[in-house]
Amino acid sequence: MNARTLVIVPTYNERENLEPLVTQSLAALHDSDLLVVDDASPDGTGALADELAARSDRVHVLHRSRKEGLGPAYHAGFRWALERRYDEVIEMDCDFSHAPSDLPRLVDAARDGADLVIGSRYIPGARIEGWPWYRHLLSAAANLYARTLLGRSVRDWTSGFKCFRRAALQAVLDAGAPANGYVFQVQGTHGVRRRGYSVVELPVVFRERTQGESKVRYNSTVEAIWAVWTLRRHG
Ligand SMILES: Nc1nc2c(ncn2[C@@H]2O[C@H](COP(=O)(O)OP(=O)(O)OP(=O)(O)O)[C@@H](O)[C@H]2O)c(=O)[nH]1
Ligand SMILES: [Mg+2]
Repeated sequence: MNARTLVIVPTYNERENLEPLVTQSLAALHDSDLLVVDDASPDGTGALADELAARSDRVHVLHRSRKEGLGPAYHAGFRWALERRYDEVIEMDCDFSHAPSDLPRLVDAARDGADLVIGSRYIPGARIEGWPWYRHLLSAAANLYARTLLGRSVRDWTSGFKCFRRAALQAVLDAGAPANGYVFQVQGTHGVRRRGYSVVELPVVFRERTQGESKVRYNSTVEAIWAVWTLRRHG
């Protein structure tokens, strides 16, 4: 029988993390496939992904020719998923900030009827481990801003750990080109909500990566502030 759920993992230089992450995710979620979307990682993550795909028919790889950021990588993965008729599609980082053991809870909530399930860091029972004070500050400020502009009922607007049902995912693609950086996550959640789909948050423990390097850059803060404002005005 075909798997119902696809876990999408975007990668850029994740050689140390990829194999354990794939193994643990497939073990955690039996009824699933996993798609690695690699942007020609110089460290050979793409070749390692091909090896894993050769060993398991549950693992798939999408190679992209250059680093374009998270949004375009996810949109390519979303299109791949919709063409293959998966019922639920998950966004998950490759750095173990999102625990593979949380995957079944996200999928169960989607199968219980939520169109978008957010693995949330900002509701009771959730926690962030290993962040320096300025990461807390930046994330808190971004979320306060997004809540003020777009709605207080969502607490974690910038979470990158999400499970979409396919109709909600189609709505995200229909909303147009992906935004840059963390605004991509805000855009996706806003697009789903404003089209009338239901959003549920589940508490997760988020852990800072221990292997590999962060790709996040904070030099586009002004652009992000503006982008969330235009989401409010134009969706
Ligand atoms: N395909 C692709 N994946 C990317 C790109 N940038 C980041 N990623 C992946 O996206 C995920 C999140 O990236 P991180 O560097 O961990 O960013 P983050 O989790 O927001 O930041 P940290 O908390 O500092 O780790 C990881 O799996 C990265 O390998 C990109 O340009 N293309
Ligand atoms: Mg990370």
